Amino acid sequence: MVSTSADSYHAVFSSAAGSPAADAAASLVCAKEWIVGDDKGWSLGVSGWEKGKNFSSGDVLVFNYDPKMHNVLEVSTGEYESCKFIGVPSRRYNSGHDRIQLLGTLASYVCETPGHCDRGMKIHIPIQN
Ligand code: CU1
Repeated sequence: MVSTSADSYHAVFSSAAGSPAADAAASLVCAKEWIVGDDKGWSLGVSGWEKGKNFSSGDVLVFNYDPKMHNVLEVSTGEYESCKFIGVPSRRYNSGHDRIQLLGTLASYVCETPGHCDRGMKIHIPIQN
């Protein structure tokens, strides 16, 4: 009777040993999707939405907006701060439902419509790697 319980202990230990595959699967699903501005979307005054959130490399930002009124332009930190920027076509998004993956250490986005950046349509995102 005593030897039976010792055998079942051994079985539990050996089945717990196969965990490396489970760890690898967990790291694949940790990228988050963020809806910029939540219910308000990408809009005037959205600046500050990013505060207090932890963004990681590989996360995706989703920009929802009316493409007749707004767009999304990736800019440098200086351009973000000054709201003076040159629109680089390769960094411009205008589908109204843009999905942009975060890479690197910092990302800044503004709306290119005149006056909108000055009215808080901009975000500045520190990215953790
Ligand atoms: Cu705008």
